[in-house]
Amino acid sequence: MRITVLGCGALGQLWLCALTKMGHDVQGWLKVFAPHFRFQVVSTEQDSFSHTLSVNDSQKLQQCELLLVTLKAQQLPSGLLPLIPLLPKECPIILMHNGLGVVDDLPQLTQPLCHAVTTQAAYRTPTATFHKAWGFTQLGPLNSAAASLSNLAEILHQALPDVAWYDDIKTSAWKKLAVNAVINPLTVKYHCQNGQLMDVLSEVTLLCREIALVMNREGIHTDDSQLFESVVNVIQATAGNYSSMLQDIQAQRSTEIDYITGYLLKRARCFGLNLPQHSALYQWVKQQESDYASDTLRTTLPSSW
Ligand code: KPL
Repeated sequence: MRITVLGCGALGQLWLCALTKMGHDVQGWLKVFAPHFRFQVVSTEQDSFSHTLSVNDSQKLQQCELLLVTLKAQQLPSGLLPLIPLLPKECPIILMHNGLGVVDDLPQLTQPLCHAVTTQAAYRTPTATFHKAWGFTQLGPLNSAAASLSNLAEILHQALPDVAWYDDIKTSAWKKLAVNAVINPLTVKYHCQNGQLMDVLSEVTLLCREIALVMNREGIHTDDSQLFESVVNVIQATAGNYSSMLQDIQAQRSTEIDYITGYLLKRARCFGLNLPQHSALYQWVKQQESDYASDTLRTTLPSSW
């Protein structure tokens, strides 16, 4: 299959590697043009795979059969929109990112559009990308053109299991958002690894209670204790991790807060709900972002994609 991967960060490289190994015809798409892209991915078993790919080839994009977008939510509209006029009308687009609300920032697309929610964990060093832990990827349709594309889950599953198709991807995305809306901003507030949030479980309880109110109004069947249990499970399973949001703050990059807590608050407002705990955390993270954004002396860091 002819595949373009837009966004060649840690997650993008994991997929580039897995799809290349399966024999697909894969190219990467970078923000800044380069003739080639060389990557090295180290598996969970410490096996290393290095490969050089072509990148930003417009002709390949015009013949593309799948566009996999691994950009973060805040980078997605500006990264994706310039590619749309070149992309065949029937080429499926998979958006793989944390958070919700990105589709609200996109014009209506004719291409079949899917959302993928993943717990695959990878991180990047200056020399290589490390697959830290196997996860599960849930894939589902965002528009009617994508409703019958469940075969895509099988193609992705063969490359980087487990992948499964969910007709109701909205519920999966909300459940992931709930976990990220508790863990990520709290790790920024306490500047800590995920596991240290076991010391602030009363705050976790209040945050889960507020999320359950909004999810119920969205028509998703859940409650405070179910959400609390899944958040605590992730805190324990990823105890040694620094959340992606804390990593973004430490690297002075913009975070996904607008598509996680920001989206939660936006939906709460639509239902006339007030979420004081999440509002306070949102302000906290936005303040951190604006502190370094306004620091004119800061070094300009390379873009993450
Ligand atoms: O998805 C994550 C993130 O950091 O963005 C969690 C699950 C919190 C793991 O760190």
